[in-house]
Amino acid sequence: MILTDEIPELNKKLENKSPREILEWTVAEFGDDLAMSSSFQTQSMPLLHMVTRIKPDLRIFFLETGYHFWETLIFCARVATDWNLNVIDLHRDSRWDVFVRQNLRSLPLDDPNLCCYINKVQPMQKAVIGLKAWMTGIRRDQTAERAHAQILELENDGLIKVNPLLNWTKADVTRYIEENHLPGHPLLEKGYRSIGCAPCTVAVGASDPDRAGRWVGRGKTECGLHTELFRQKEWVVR
Ligand code: ADX
Repeated sequence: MILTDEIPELNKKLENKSPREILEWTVAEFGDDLAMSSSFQTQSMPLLHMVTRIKPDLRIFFLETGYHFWETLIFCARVATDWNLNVIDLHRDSRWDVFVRQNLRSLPLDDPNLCCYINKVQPMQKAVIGLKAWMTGIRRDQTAERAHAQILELENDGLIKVNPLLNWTKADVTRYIEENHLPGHPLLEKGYRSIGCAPCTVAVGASDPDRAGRWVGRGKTECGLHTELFRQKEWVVR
């Protein structure tokens, strides 16, 4: 068991390790009390590929928001089948169903923060209950918030979030994909370099940052899985 005050020292040690070494350490430390989440984009492939080599039965949470591009659902199903992954779909709490059905088109456009909370943050908060660790694929080079992330982060109720790819750059991800001949999300070649839900994602130009097509014009860069919102026990109406 890891004590809270051991985390800074462990982080110092893990900073110099490769994603594969961090993954091996995490699996050895947490065993079956660990799960990971993946958004099944092209850039998700390296970590998933490492999992197939190190802990093939690891639970992999996929947030089935109901708003994905069909290409994402097909890609996820294909990779899960080809690599024999233990993918578990997470859905919003059914208490939201009537509200979401009544506001299906307007919800992501009028209130993307609430939409992400209902369809991503809350289902993940529920899924990690009882786990000791939750692994994600965020990188420091992706957003201003993620630039300050740590490899091990303490969440509510003692849960440890592990981010093995934190120090990898986009170039590292691309190199790993090429070297290992990993598959790519079908929308990548159409200019979708970072892919979330369909109502909130557009293709970007060659000179734009990868995430420029996420929540365009909404002043939003994060869904909330990797911000303070994740530690919030309920939605706060502003
Ligand atoms: S997002 O906040 O912009 O949507 P991004 O696509 O970069 O996130 O993914 C970062 C990490 O968030 C992923 O490695 C994964 O752990 C988690 N994540 C994001 N979207 C999903 C999803 N639909 N299902 C499962 N995990 C997800």
